[in-house]
Parts: sequence; C-alpha cells; structure tokens
Amino acid sequence: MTLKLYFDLGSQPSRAVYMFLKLNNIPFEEVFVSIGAGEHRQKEFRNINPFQRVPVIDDNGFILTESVAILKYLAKKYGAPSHWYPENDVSAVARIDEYMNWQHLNTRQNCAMLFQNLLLIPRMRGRPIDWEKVKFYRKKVSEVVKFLDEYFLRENPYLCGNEITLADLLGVCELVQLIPVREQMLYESNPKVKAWVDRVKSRLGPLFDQSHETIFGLGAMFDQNVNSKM
Ligand SMILES: N[C@@H](CCC(=O)N[C@@H](CS)C(=O)NCC(=O)O)C(=O)O
Repeated sequence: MTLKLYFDLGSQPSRAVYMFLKLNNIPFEEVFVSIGAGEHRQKEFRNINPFQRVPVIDDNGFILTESVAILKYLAKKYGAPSHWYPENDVSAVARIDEYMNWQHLNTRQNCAMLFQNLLLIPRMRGRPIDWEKVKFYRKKVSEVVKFLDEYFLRENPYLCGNEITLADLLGVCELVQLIPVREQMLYESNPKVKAWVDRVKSRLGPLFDQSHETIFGLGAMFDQNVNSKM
C-alpha cells in the first residue's frame, strides 16, 4: 500500500481526513500518532512533519500536511465523487474554499479553544478551569454558529449547497469536539445548525460514531474532573 495517513482520532482535522478516506474506499495504511503520548514531537515524526501536527499523508513519498490541502489532494488524486469538491463548477468550489479558509480562525479555533480550556489545559497543566476564558470562547462559538446558520447554510441542507462537501466534514468534526466538554447546546440550540449536524452524521452512517469513540470517551473524564472540583 502506498498511501499512509498519520493521525490521532482525538484530532478534528485527522477525523475529517480519516472519514473521507473510508467513505470513498481509498485504501490506506493507518499510522496512529498519539498526541497524548507526545509521539508527534518525537524525532521520527518530526522528520515527516516538522510542524509536529496531525494529520499528514505520505502518498508514495509525497508528504502533505494541512487537512484542507490533504482533502483537496485526495479528492482529485483518487477521483472521489464530485459532490465532495466539484472542480468543474467554479463557483461551487469557490464556496467550499471560502468555508475551508474561514473555518481555521472561526469554527476550528473557537471550538478547539473552548475544548482545550475546559479539558486539556486544566488536566495537562494541573490548573483550575479559567472560567473567564471559557465565557469568552462560548461567546465566540455562539457567533460562529450564527454565521454557520445565516451566512453558510441559509436555506440549504449542507454548508455549501445541496450536497455534502469537504466543508461539511471539517465543520462537523470541529463542532462535535464540544460534546465531551458538554457544550453542545451552543450549536444544538440553533435548530438549523443542529439539523445540519444530524444530517451530516446520518449521511456518514456508523463511521461517524466509530471515528468519534475516542473523543466522546473523554466526556466521562471531563464529568469526573468537574464534579471532583465542586
Ligand atoms: N491547520 C492544521 C491543524 C493541525 C493541528 O492543529 N493538529 C493538532 C491536532 S487537532 C495537532 O497535531 N496538535 C499537536 C500540538 O498542538 O502539539 C490542519 O488543518 O491540518
């Protein structure tokens, strides 16, 4: 097998790439890189990705980092069904690119920071939760949800129109990172955004839950941490 995916299913962009490969029956070798165990900082992985981040692919010696670049490359190289990234439709592709550029500093940054401030930072640095920061990121996530509703979804079933695209995969993986820290009401309280997340989940079928087992499993640990401090 010539295509390798370096990933950790606790990582949102890793899950998007992993699910894309599985959904499109693209054969690949799974190389698990545990962020928790610091494997992404070890020399062996640094030689593959000096940025020390997942996901990364190695396609027969062609190494590529950055989930957006990876997804676009895989869609083109492996001839995935065109709804994911309809290259021949200039405006449809531009709309998908628009979301994928926007999400880094919006959906991704704010959901990830809320997750980190509630779970990872207190746990890894042995610090209490900084509730001021949590409040700040809750507000930011609410703003993101409003934009997902009013700017991206509008009256469409998916973020960029009538069909599921790369943007939906990336978007949902970021939002559901809020489930283990029990903040999902931030998007479930918006009926249109909730319906979209549910639509994407059911479109992905059992693969969605399989790919999210690790991250959803952290919920019990979060409950315990929060309860033990009350
Ligand atoms: N912009 C990158 C982000 C990759 C990224 O931040 N990955 C995280 C996991 S979600 C990571 O590897 N973190 C390791 C670290 O921060 O030390 C992408 O979309 O692929």
